[in-house]
Amino acid sequence: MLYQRSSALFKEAQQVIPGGVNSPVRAFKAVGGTPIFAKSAKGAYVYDEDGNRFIDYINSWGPMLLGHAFPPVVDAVIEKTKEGTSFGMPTALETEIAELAVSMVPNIDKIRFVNSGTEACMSAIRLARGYTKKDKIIKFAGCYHGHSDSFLIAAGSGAVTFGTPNSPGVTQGTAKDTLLARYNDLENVKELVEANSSEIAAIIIEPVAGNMGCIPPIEGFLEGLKAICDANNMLLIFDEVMTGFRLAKGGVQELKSIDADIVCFGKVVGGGLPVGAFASRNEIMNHLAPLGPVYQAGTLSGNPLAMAAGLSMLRAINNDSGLMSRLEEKTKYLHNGIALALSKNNITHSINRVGSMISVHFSEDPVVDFESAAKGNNDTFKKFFHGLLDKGIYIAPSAFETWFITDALTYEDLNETIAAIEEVAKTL
Ligand code: KE4
Repeated sequence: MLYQRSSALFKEAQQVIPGGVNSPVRAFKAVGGTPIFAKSAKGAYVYDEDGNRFIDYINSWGPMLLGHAFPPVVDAVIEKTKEGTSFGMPTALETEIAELAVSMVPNIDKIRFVNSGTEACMSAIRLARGYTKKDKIIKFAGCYHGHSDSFLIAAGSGAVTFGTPNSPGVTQGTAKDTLLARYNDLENVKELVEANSSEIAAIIIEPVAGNMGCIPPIEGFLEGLKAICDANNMLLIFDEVMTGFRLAKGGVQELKSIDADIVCFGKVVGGGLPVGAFASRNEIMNHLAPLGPVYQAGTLSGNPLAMAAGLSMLRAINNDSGLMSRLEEKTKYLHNGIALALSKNNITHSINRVGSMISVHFSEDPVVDFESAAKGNNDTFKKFFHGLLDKGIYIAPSAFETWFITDALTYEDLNETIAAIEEVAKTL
């Protein structure tokens, strides 16, 4: 593969954009090399500025569940643009997508649209704090809820795991209100609640984690969190920015039959345009301005182009009864093919998969939390990533990400991917 044009564009970009990118993971820091610059994409393929075609397993980090340039989304955005791009006034379109989302997702009465997953999660914890009148939250090491201050917290020292900032610019004052727990470790959560229960407003979690690779909740873990929240006047917040409308029409609440108190969305719900959302039952959502005292706002929230794209996506998902099983079958087929290709070449690995989310870990032990995910051999991952890239297969440029399977993938694409993995495995 030649990447001359991408290299030249990267040099130019670095003169005027920090690190040459508008989001750090795109810079390939975790795998080295020069980031490839996308020129266009269609269906399961992305085309770079050098004319290379890649089978895409990132899909804009999740939104392209139905493939790039999905015709109903493209048509809807083009038509809507002709009527104006933003009004800062309520529109019937926002009600239409809100009604559809509420009908698809269990246990919510109202939804508020924002412009990113970060905004959705940031607003959700403010709402939880306002509703419970308590300040602290529990998050899990390795879970990512966007870049607002309360989430950029590393595990602190000491048994009670008080947070410490993991980015300059985040204050100790903020960090003290975020407690860190270990994913899939209910006892650890119980310890934290014991030590702080009167002050904890909420537990926020990726109910299927996707930011340390894909990590499923162990049996009983989510149910245990729900019981702890119910017993301690705390809210359970499901961050479904990745899993919402992907793992089931109703997300993980449907998949695992568990009722969260607040659910956050992003990615798929916008069909590739900037949309986030958070939702809950009336008694909680009615605390939000202008109805209630918890303030939250946004100039472009609910803008017509993003709503048109999101509505097209949700309609397509809602009307396609075979979609989730097709995605599951394609991902299982890929899982089996990868496992065979790596095992044939005696490559130590483990694969995690839930629905259309999958990740490959070059480690002996099962990957069940951040600590076990971090034990993966990153040198092997780097070779794996670049070997596949040079064969036209584009996976996430970090071992701490999940792959996102799109329904646009054919079994020929999957076979091409598995064959490439078998070739690359010989070099690892
Ligand atoms: P955004 O603000 O990036 O739209 O969403 C933040 C967010 C919230 N919750 C979860 C579970 C997420 O995965 C994300 C964002 N995901 C990353 C991928 N790991 C986006 C990629 C990036 O940062 O460029």
